[in-house]
Amino acid sequence: MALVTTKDMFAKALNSDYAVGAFNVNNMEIIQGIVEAAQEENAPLILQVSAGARKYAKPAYLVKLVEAAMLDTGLDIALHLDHGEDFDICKKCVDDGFSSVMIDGSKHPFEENIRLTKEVVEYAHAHGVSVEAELGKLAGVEDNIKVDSRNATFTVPEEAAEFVAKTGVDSLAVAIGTSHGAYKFKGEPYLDFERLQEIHKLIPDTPLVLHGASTVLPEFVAKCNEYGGDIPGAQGVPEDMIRTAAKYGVCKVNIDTDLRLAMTAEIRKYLTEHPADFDPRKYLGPARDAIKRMVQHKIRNVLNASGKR
Ligand code: TD4
Ligand code: ZN
Ligand code: CA
Repeated sequence: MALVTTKDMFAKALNSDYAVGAFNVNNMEIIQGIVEAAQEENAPLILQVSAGARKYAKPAYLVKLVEAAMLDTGLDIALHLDHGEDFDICKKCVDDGFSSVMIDGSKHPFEENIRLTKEVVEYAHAHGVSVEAELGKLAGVEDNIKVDSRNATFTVPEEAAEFVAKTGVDSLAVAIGTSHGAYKFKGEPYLDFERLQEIHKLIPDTPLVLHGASTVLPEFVAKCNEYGGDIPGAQGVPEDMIRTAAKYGVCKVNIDTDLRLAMTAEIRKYLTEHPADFDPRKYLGPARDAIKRMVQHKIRNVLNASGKR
């Protein structure tokens, strides 16, 4: 039982029909819900921390909570920085004991993204830490239907090959039509699987990463809204599309929004039904259970990762 890099997890997942779930964590209940699910499913697990999560919970707490989770469950876990925006935050996380970091240079021009990623790879690899980079921009809701903007923002396969060769990065996040949050598509959901296959063909040994992979299940949006929420028009990535991506080189699937919805729906429900109650454990407990059920569903039915530890 230890913090592990993503290297062995991805090597196993690369040429099989499953992917490893990477779930965002911000506090104890979220961590507990996720690791309990992974333990019961005997699944590989990545816990990831955004800059916002670091700021909210403080790195020392997050690292110790994940250590506690490993002690409690006996699981190997990869602790990963999500969307590191510069060398400094990546270095801090390496120094804090993270086993994996993402340098997201996707907003920079190609050459600058390469330079920045190389710098992080050099430091991280010297400390036994794996690195994820990103090439291409995740779509905004409006972009999805227009073919022109697709070519301008989605990952270009030839560039992906050049990028990986020049940076030595361990895994690559690609833009094929997903986006962060609960509003991913206005019309029919569309992911560019042709492009994904082309990328996978050119760099068959590089594990690919799918960001923005929440499904935004209607029942959870409805449950949030039933108890006073207002989340109209939410739409995520259909589950069968995630399963397809897992067959085309995608080894890591990022999920945050679905956990937020599951947790919030439960808390809204409890507080609505028990307006006189003010014991946080009464609503955070069921919220933790809701996270666990959601993660178990993802691992078993969407990522196909049960028993793959
Ligand atoms: O990388 N992620 C998670 C992004 C989390 C952002 O957290 P902050 O609010 O702290 O910045 C994903 O790709 C998740 O995608 P999803 O589809 O779940 O939104
Ligand atoms: Zn992301
Ligand atoms: Ca796979």
